Amino acid sequence: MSAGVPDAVALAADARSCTEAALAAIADAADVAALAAVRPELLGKGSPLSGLRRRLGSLAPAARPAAGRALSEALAAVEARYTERLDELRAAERRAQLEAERLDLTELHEPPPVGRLHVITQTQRRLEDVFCAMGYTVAEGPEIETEWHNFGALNFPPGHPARDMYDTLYVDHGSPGSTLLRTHTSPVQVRVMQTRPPPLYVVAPGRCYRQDTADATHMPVFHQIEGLVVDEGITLGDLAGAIETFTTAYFGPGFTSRLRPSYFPFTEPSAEFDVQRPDGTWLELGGSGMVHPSVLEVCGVDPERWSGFAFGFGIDRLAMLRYGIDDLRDLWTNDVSFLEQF
Ligand code: FA5
Repeated sequence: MSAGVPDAVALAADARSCTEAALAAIADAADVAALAAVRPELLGKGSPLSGLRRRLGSLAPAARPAAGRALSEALAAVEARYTERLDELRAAERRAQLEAERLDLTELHEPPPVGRLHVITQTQRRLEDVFCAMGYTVAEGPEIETEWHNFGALNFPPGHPARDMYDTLYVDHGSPGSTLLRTHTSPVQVRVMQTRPPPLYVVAPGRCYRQDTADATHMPVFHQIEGLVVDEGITLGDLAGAIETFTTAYFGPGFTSRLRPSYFPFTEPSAEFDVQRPDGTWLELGGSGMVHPSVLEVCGVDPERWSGFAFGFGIDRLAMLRYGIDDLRDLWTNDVSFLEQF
């Protein structure tokens, strides 16, 4: 700078160099704080450009207005550039802040793995839903039963050959042979009739136990669902109708059912019931029949007034059929990759 040279040319030259220095300082400021810090040196009363004003008085009077304008324009240019840079830096800081605080609401996370109901439980619940929709209620009975409820009340006298169908697991409780793991859900029929007055429309799902060797269609622990209807004027036709309604509701419209003569000591007449698939093949599902009058009687139901039907079938085998499972044992090995298919 040529400070002290008393002519307009030198002043103009100083003004240019002060302006350039100020613009460079503005450009160098990296953020709003740095820019604000240099403002007094560039535009304040003690700034070099302001200092040049004090030299105006030493110029020739004719040169003063032009020199004064030039100085004012230089200050205005610095001020304008300062404001522009301030806006730029503020915008950059705002962008950086937004970026740092950004929430990506589109980000996807794998949901945490949640468990699922076992396929047998799913099947049991679906069966309950179907029967509830048909007007039945759900009953329960104990898995550890008395010999009387499991056999005696159901017309299996001690030593009756029909008991041989059930390889029974006895429990070491009470007198020998008096307590057992129930071999079927039919004892729940007895308990329901003993405790509730007819009319009765009841299903009873649950676990059963037999000394069966595990194979593709047998397990020592399995599930059955029992049905019991007791009302006035119930006939075999009502049984066939109930089985058919259930078959279509559970399997779908392409399926139908039939009853085949059979024998159970607690029903008379007795029938196996089969379900026909849409491809025409038949599958045996369970046993059924009209509740034997002596069973009604022993449970305190007057067989002269009331009649009824009962049925019972395997839930595990039904699940096999519905989900195309080949081997019952797969349901018990707890292989998660197998079970999570259902
Ligand atoms: C009975 O248990 C009779 N209580 C059914 C009944 C109820 C008849 C009401 C009349 C009136 P059964 O022993 O056939 O019947 O067994 C019925 C079903 O249980 C079988 O068709 C089969 O699906 C299932 N089941 C029997 N044993 C096993 C087993 N070890 N593993 C898997 N399922 C079995």
